[in-house]
Amino acid sequence: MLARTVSIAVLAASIVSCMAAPGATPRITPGTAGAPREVNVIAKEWTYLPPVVDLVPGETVVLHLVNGGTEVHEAVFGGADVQRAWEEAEAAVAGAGPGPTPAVSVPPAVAGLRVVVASGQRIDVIWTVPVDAPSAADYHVGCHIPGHYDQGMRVPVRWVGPDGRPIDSGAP
Ligand SMILES: [Cu+2]
Repeated sequence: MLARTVSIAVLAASIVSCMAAPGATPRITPGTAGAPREVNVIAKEWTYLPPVVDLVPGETVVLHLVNGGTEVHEAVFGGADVQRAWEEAEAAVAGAGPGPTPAVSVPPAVAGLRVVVASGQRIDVIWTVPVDAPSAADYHVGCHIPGHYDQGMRVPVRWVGPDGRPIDSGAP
């Protein structure tokens, strides 16, 4: 009985700490090659969770991309030029039958990071965030399976400094 009471108290305390500051950004510890930071991104129709993805330029993360929807989705990390390149490349195969996206490619300079994930699937990718990524215009996460981007399937990236705090307040 005591153990149950204690565990309920711990659960209550953790719920309270989660609710303490709605909207506040939890401070993060940048990942390294030896200790990548875990980043969870859930894709579904027609958005991602979390609604803003925090990244530190130059850090190494292990991205867990989970498809919680019923359609094939992807996560493309990159600036406006990268997003446009994938949108155009994948539009060229629009109308293909159901199933995984046909293999498409873009020039390496505008490839960014692209991970395709089937319904119910989780893919883990170890990725080092480019140090110069914040210099790209409108860096964000987007899905370019034909029609998905137009449905609003994109979320912003918020750049975080080595101290774990947001670099600026540009992102919501
Ligand atoms: Cu999608």
